[in-house]
Amino acid sequence: MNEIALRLAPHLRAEAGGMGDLPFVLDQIAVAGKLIARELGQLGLTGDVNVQGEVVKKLDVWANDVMVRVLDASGLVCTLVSEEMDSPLHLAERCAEGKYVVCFDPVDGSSNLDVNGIVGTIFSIRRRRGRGSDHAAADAFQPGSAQVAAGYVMYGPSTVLVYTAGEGVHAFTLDTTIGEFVRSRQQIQIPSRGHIYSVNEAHAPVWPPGILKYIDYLRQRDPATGRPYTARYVGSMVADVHRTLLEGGIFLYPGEVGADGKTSGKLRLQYEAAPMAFLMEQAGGKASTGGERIQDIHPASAHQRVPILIGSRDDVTMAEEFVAGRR
Ligand code: AFP
Repeated sequence: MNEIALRLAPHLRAEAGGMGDLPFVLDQIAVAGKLIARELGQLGLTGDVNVQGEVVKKLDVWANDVMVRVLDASGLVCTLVSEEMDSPLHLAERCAEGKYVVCFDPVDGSSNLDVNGIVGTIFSIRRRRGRGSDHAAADAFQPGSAQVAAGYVMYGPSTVLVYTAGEGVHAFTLDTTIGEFVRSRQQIQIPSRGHIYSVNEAHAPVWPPGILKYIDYLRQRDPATGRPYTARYVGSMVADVHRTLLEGGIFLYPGEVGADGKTSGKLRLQYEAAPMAFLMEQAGGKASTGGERIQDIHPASAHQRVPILIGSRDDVTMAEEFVAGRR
């Protein structure tokens, strides 16, 4: 009987202690998650979405609107940064009182939609630094270390919301019979070392030499050091990071060496790398660019991209050794 009481809202209130009205923003994101999950369910039924590819694309925009509407309705959010919006959206009428900045990717992994694959919504919440609309711009570009909460909703065989507010990582599974997220895991801790690596190897020709050596190292047969690792890759960061969080190992989207010799990443700092880094660190894991802690990076733009190595502490540290050429 107790289990039913462990719904998201009461859990957030119970955890609310030092969180002020943050639980209300998190609960609004849960509402958006339910709406998007229902829409994804519809997608499967109609079937015509898959044929007309551009209908799939509309889901990103629709989900973005849902997130904007539920966060606006909270009355607590001043600025929104989204993968679907070119520049930050300042809700001027909310900025007088609004305390929070929310960065989000409404449908991460959307290229998986037309094959009925796993997708997710990623979110990252920071407190505003100042009051009034003239602070709004600066508020949109804070490092990951300024996050007060982060997480994702994963739309897979079940819909799962995973979040941290700095007090550990908790998971809630949507019970569709009562329309409530019910706690399914608490204080999630990632194993210090895993046996799975996750990377799109098709990009290997443009990887930095350290990453090439590292992946080659993981594939060598040496039972004494728990190798070879096995490989898993869904192509949706939410799915690949969720598996890594629960089973350990490492997910990488390394930088790619361009014609100018510079290394650039693909994944976006504000609403992919930073929220996942906060979660992973709270679960005892690690997240870096290979050289720098993701959470320390000051964003220069709303859609800045970074290389990312994320997962079990020992695995990420090992990968950093290879990137630095120390192995
Ligand atoms: P989409 O949202 O365009 O599908 O991109 C998904 C993503 O941002 C992230 O979720 C994946 O980890 C990564 O890109 C997949 O990129 P590759 O297709 O290059 O492997």
